[in-house]
Amino acid sequence: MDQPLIITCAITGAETTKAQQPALPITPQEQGQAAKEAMDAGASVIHLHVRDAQGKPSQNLEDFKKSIAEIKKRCGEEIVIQISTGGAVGESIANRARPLTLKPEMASLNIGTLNFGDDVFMNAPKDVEGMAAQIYSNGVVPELELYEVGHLESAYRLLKKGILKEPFHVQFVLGVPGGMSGEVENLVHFARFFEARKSKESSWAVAGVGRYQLPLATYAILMGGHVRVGFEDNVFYRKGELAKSNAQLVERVSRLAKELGRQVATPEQARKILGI
Ligand code: KMH
Ligand code: ZN
Repeated sequence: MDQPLIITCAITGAETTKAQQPALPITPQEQGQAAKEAMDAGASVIHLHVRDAQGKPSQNLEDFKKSIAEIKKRCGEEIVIQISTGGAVGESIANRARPLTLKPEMASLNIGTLNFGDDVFMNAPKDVEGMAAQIYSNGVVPELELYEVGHLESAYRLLKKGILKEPFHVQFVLGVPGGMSGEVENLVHFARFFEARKSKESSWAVAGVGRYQLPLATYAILMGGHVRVGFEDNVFYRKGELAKSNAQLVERVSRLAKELGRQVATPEQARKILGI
């Protein structure tokens, strides 16, 4: 509770569509605007997926460059940009790794395979090891994406093998059909398990999918974790009511944090906590 709360905003994602959420930012300009609004509402990190000119998920360098330029145009160098190496389900590992050459401050690193709705999100051990090596060789700080407790076990196995380095910055992604669901008991179990093993500078955050976003964000604030919100994970403000913008979801978490006595991290504070 003493540590400022890092709010990450996952503004776009790869699977969310304009049909589900008309305010989904997909062009570079829309993404730049969404990032600025999210930053003004209290987000210190943007988890970034980009789309091509047709609105399809893309891991192309040029598409990332355009979106990053539009974000920086509006946010300066202030906000932390975390590029996705998860991409869309079915994307090749080589394409997923492409934007690492842009040397962003942070990138996601998916540690294990899981069923993802009706699909399979493949993260084979050798591919995870290769992705980790490229992340470190580009001087990027990884955020470990964990969808079930076995992925945390895998992360510690990779640490033992010297593939991953501590401190760990982990994201518990709860509520993906195929991963752990978003019941609070699952967050408590995940966090206890992590707290018992983690190094001093490590940190955790939670991304609750769909209806789990708000309750898990609230618990994370109280438990001393960090929070991810945004249209990648949830398009609703409340049951039956679409959110107006990513910033509206960020604003609510900022407001809750203040009410609950937790300071919201500035990007500078976030960099310190994340070791960037
Ligand atoms: N789109 C999901 C299949 C990440 O960004 O690293 C994976 C994902 C994770 O979004
Ligand atoms: Zn993502």
